[in-house]
Amino acid sequence: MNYGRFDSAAHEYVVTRPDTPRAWSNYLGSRRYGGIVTNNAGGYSFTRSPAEGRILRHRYNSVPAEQPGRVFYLRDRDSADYWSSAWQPVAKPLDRYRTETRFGPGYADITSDYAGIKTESLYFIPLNQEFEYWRLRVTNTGTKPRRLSVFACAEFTTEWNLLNDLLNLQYTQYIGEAAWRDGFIRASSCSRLPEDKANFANRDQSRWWWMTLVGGDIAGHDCDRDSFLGSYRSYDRPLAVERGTCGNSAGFSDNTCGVIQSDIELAPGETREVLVLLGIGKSEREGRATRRKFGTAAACEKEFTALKAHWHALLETLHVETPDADFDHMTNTWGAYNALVTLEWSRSCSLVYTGEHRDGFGFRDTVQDMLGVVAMVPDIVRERLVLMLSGQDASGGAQPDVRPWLHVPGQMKPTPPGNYRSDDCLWFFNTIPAYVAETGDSAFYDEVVPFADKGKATVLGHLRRALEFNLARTGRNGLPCGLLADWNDCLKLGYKGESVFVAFQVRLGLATYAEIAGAKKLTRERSWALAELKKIDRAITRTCWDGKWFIWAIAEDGTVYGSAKAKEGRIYLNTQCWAILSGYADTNQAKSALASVKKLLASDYGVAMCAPPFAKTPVKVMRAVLFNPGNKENAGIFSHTQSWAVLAEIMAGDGDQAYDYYRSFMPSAQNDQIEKREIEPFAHCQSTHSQFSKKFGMSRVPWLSGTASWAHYTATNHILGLRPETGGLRIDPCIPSTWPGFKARRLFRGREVHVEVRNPNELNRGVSHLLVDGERIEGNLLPLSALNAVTRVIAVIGN
Ligand code: IFM
Repeated sequence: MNYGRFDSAAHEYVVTRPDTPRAWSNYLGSRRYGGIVTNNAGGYSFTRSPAEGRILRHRYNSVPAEQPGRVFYLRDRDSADYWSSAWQPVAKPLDRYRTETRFGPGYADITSDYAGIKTESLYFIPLNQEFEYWRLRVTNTGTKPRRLSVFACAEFTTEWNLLNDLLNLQYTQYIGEAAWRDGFIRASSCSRLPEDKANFANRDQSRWWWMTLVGGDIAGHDCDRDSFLGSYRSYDRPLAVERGTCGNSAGFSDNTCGVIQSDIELAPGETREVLVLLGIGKSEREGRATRRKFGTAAACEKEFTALKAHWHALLETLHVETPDADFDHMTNTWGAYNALVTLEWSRSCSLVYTGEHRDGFGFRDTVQDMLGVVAMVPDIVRERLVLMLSGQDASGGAQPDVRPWLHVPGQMKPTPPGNYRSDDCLWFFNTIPAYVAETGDSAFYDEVVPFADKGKATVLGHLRRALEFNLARTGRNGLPCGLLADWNDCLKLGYKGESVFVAFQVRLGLATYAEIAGAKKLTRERSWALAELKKIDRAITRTCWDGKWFIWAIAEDGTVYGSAKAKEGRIYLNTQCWAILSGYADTNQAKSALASVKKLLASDYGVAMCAPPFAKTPVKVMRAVLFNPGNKENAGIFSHTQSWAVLAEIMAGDGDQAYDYYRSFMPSAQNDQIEKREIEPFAHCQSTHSQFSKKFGMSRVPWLSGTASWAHYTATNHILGLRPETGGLRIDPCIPSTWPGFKARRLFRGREVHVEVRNPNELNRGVSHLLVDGERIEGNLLPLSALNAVTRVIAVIGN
């Protein structure tokens, strides 16, 4: 069953049924001013921080999930019938109310038809601005003149801090005000305190925001939520809308809102446009200036065109045509966009993530989030890399998260030793080489960046410090300690417990370091890394092979996880994959480990993280036991890890199995199975209920997860095999044997490369030479010297 379709030419997803099993959402704006919008115009807005800068209220996990949001009510002044421009909140019967929502990068555009009136409500935040637009177009599609009232409605917070606003009511119900003044709703929190704009973290200051409406005759307003709604009512039937007039209430303490009523008359066929602008600052200052500049239909259209052009330009970095349209939807639009959204918002805002506790850049997640977006936003990645490198302590470990507004490199308190995670800085070995390969900016390795607490080093020095950190913290088997956690938050092995996953990460790190040092002719550095690599290989060889697969970890008390002898968590996906990704596993081990993964972990909806699920293991070492079987880290299908299984299969040379795994967690491939998936078919998710769950196949926590970055990277650099290197673009696809080939257009180092891959012999991989603008080049590297402004390459697999 589906609830919509992809419109690839427009980079849009069209929700054709509004009653999606769960609210589906999209992102607006940027960290300067941003928000969430759902397919029924639910969601919320904030400035700078979703936890500390909320202006539109959202009650998490409430029923229905997405209200109040940004509502346009319409009321027929003659019949007294009323509805909303999105299906919710009034929810007219769907046999009489037809609607669709177009989600595109940075906007939602909802069209509806009801009772002879067509509406189009568009929501977006213009580039680099601190306000949002709601644009309502109303058309009379009937044959008689119509007299309508439009009510634009938003519920405000009273404190910008999310938790206080929602929970500390004995305080926050006495600090909000909102009033109508000179054509604006002027909203504030703690209005008698001075502003302290330079210090966003200071909660003891006044905060201001505003809302205005352009178009139609302003007929009234409400600023007190309960006056607008009426007692014991909700957003589905507000008293003021039912009555047909706002009460012109002022908001003073309790709950404030912004409702502006505009009356319009429409001749048959006529269209009127109403604009709402809602933004940060004082109405008489920022509000007035913004309305002067942006409060016209032409300005709104211009800003919307600019927003689309901005996003489409980013998505132009790569365009592919493969035999799998679902793959193309993700690669050309949604996978790329999801990775960019995740880069911007980390884990801070969605209908699930609130911002509380997760408001900054979690270290390991953020370093990984860059991997999939390097080609699209290299400058932002460079800046973010420097920020995260400056979040590394001089010890080589990392601050658990970096909050840009509080982070002062060189002056942070070092992380308490017990709080270090073992994997944080090791992700740099994936991301930094990818950045250098994309841009050719090898000088980056020599850039000096401060440590978080004291001292500084070159980027290469930071990388060495990261390796030294893990090499200095090994357990009794010579493997790296898991510390507070490795990638898996649930693994609590004890300080001296050892993580096999991190052992493979360190191995990859050492090999990568040796390669970088080699390229820079730093012979001693290279030798150091290779000698350490041999040592870690010996430790792995001594303890980590279980007979058919690699073990998971060894706890401080010597308990081995991920062994055939264990009753629970007998096999763990990550160590099988990373044994291969790190280059450790020999051919037989790789074959056996991957066969075990397929037999014991794989399913139609992805590969479970481990099996069997934990039930009796003490929570002190394996926190996964907290979760229901088949959920999240307890043998769920953890989406983040899926790409590692794909990459391992690619490295082992099985492009068919790799693609099967890729499709099994690819959201677009489940567009026709929404009764199972339930969440957005255009966004990755954190996890899916596995075969060990009672809800097998259901996906949860859409949008913000390490999945997006890894999946896009895997699709582009390894399935399509368009892989930047310092010296050129490697063309090394590993595709399903059933694909006759594919076409791609890739922007690389300011040039346009058109690649046609042909696969006449139904193979997976193996390009032996290239035809570059008609000239034959041996091997599969398109060298920089062969790049023209536009270069056309033909690559034949198996030739
Ligand atoms: O790796 C972590 C991530 O940092 C936060 N979410 C869960 C993942 C796996 O435990």
